[in-house]
Amino acid sequence: MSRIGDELKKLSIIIPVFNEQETIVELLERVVRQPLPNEIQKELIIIESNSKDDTRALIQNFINRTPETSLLKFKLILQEKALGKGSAARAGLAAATGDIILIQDGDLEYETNDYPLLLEPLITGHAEFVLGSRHLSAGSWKIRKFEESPLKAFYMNLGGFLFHTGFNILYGVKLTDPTTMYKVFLRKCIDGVVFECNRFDFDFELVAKLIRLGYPPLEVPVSYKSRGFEKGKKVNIFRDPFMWVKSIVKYRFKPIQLEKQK
Ligand SMILES: Nc1nc2c(ncn2[C@@H]2O[C@H](COP(=O)(O)OP(=O)(O)OP(=O)(O)O)[C@@H](O)[C@H]2O)c(=O)[nH]1
Ligand SMILES: [Mg+2]
Repeated sequence: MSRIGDELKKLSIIIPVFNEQETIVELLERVVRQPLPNEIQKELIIIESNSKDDTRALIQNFINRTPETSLLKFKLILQEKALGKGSAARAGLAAATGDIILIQDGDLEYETNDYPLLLEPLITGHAEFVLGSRHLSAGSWKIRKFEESPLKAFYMNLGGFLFHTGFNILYGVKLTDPTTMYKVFLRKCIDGVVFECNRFDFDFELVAKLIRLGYPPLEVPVSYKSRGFEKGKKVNIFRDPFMWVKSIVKYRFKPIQLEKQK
């Protein structure tokens, strides 16, 4: 085992959740069950924003009946208002004490059994920032197949392709999937970095800033099964794409803001 791996003792798993009563318990069970390499401890940080359904009660109930151990700890952050995934993820980042950070949606679009693959390059010291690409594995492009709405799926796929291409050109990288939800990185990469986006534009802000700070991501293939809007997807296909464009361009050029030393 490398010395780098020995130093990485704790993984903070940041889970923003809003109105996910259909999936949240299953997702939390999967995260808790998921074995990690090197006896890395898990710190689950769940950020819930006053869901209109039973999500909050389900999470509280799950935490109450799941014993903490030396390898498993919970932190629950309750927000009064849903300000967006980015806002929730930023609250989670501020509370994270792990050496490694992983962002996990509260739905079941991604597979927690990809964790070991995502962590391996960090443990072996091959990368400090890893992205789980949905397009690297066999079967290639498998992003959106909404059976109930092929037109919406086409629009999302086309949009995704244009965003990926624009992002790569502007940042001088060759990523197959910069918008993936699975982003895993060493905490030291973002020490002192100020983030400001509240919605899904945070995804671009995070990747952009890490690249500009000198941490180009390594992509590893992950599984993905998209859910449709009727199953609770919260991206707004009219509002969010404009925010993504703004985020991609803005963080390419804006100086990176660091917290003032206390
Ligand atoms: N706490 C909190 N979570 C949110 C909010 N908005 C979205 N989320 C959560 O963020 C996660 C991602 O939302 P999704 O609707 O699945 O988004 P997506 O279309 O899969 O987009 P990506 O996650 O960017 O790939 C889910 O777990 C949501 O419940 C919010 O305002 N507050
Ligand atoms: Mg999702």
